[in-house]
Amino acid sequence: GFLLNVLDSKEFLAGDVATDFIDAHPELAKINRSQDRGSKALQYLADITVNRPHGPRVEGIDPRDKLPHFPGDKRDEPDRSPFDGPSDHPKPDGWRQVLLAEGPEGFAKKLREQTALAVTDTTFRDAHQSLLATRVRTRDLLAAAPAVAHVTPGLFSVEAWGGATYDVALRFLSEDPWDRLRLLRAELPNIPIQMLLRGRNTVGYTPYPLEVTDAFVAEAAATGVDIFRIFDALNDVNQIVPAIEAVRKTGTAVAEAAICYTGNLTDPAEDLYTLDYYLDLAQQMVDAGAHILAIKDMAGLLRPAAAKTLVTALRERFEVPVHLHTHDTAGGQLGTLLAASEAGVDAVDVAVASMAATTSQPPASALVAALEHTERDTGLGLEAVASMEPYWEAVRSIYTPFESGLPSPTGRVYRHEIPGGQLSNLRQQAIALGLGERFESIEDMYHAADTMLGRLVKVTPSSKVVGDLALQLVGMDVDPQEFEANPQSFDLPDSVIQFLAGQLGDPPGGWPEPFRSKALQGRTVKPLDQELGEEDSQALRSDDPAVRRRTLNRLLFPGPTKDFEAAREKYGDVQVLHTRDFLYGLRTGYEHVISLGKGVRLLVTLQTVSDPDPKGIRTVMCTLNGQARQVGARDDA
Ligand code: 3PY
Ligand code: ZN
Repeated sequence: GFLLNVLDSKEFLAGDVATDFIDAHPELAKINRSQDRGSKALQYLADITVNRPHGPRVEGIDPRDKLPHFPGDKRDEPDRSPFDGPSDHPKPDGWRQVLLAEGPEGFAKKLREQTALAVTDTTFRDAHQSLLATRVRTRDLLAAAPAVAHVTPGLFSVEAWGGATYDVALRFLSEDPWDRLRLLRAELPNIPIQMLLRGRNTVGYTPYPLEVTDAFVAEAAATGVDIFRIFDALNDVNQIVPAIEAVRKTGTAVAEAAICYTGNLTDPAEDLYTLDYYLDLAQQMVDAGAHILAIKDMAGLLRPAAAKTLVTALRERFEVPVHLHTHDTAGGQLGTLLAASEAGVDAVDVAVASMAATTSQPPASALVAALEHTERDTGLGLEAVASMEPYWEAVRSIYTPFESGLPSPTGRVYRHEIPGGQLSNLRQQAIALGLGERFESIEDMYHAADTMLGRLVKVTPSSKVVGDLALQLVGMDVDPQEFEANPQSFDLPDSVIQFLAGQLGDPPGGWPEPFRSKALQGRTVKPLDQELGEEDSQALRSDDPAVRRRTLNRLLFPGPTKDFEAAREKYGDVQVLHTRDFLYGLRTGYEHVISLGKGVRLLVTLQTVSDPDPKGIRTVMCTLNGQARQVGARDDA
């Protein structure tokens, strides 16, 4: 009441509160901060309203109406914001307590020993990375987290961090990725948080200095990551070992090493990606200290019979548990999960049904239903899993502009082998190049580029190398055979040059010659920066976590971090805004809420937007808690 009353006061909102007024009321320093945050958020809303980068707001459902209701839920606070602190309804003990009590070895042993199929929910990371260009904001994850912890406490893990989320948070969401992890940790005390780590590439696209990998892993474990799924985009185990060692050094976190799957294991003609190839990789990973082995089928190519062969062989050969990850691009991957389950796989990945299928993971409810009342019953409960579906359906509708546009399954994936996360991206890139109608030619070129480069494992960043080359070939309208014969006469994307120079590691099938030598002829390759300056090195070892995290952001993504910090300075923490408002801005006849936390809400209504002045500035006229406000915003058009 008090806060809102003061915020309502005219002179206060006008922003010219006299200093002696504040001196007389020291409690108002806090209020001044709220007022400042309100003004900054309003500036953001004005800028978005004037420019509307994602078009007008989509009509439709408000996800707040769709939050699942369950005993103990406190939905009387409908627009929970990240500033409200963790919710207080019951979260029964789960796998996280096993990890805390028994450590990573005991945790892995328990997984291997149990009969029930363990389940990872990828909705918070891979599902939206593969369907919505990774755009789901912390606020929307955080609203769902207490429900997940409450209704599905039996989940083996929630994949919630890493992959592209780090880059996208800084680049597009004006969010600090560390805030997301910290906040989710508080809401999920009972479920292990899992992240995807790209080996030496960390959460980026090229290898970083070892010191950065070490500091990153230590910080992530301290902030909330329990399980690190670590892969290398060329299945080069040398690039994974330092991360496995860094995870083991934490003493508390689980190192899950991932074999990237490609091709078709059951094809007698397959001579590169064979069972022996995968078993040899797994041996190296186990020798390096992996607690869990993962099969990472990033394009959804693992067919049921191959899954049976691979899972059986891995579990026969090794004592560690096996965790299966796939994408449902062709539509048949529930069959693969069930075949793997029959063969004894210990854990599998699925997503909430409304965020599942096509380029995402298979749906949780279909898996839970398939195994109900069988020996491998997941124990999650069909009703519990399905209760999260309406919320995510509503959230997804708000992010419509980022939909990948893969409307149905596609069997073409078995040929082009484009990973789920990339397929959506490439379609968007094709549309941007005016090739939306000819996406098949990009798929064909992707296949041609892959063949030329030596039949790679394709996953970030090797998938980007192949994709960049494919787009280049389409763009130049060149015949792939002609290009392959004379690569030295054409422009090459930087990523391709870096790859051919060996900066990402060595490809499983060896280097394609003479293509490689010809392609590198006369080109200068920028060496990778593998040394840290003394100042950065010290900052990574600072006692202050804020300094360490800021340093990691800057070292991993210098440009996006600069933009993020500028946005934070100008707009404050944009988590105070609902996603509708964050993406689409203000509209007339509507009451918008800015949530400052702990019950402090500002109400904004739009009156009008003026014509631009000679400098291109429009004035957004609105009310903030009933008081008139005018905010200038540059029209970028
Ligand atoms: C990533 O690296 O982000 C992936 O999701 C790979 O599958
Ligand atoms: Zn994936």
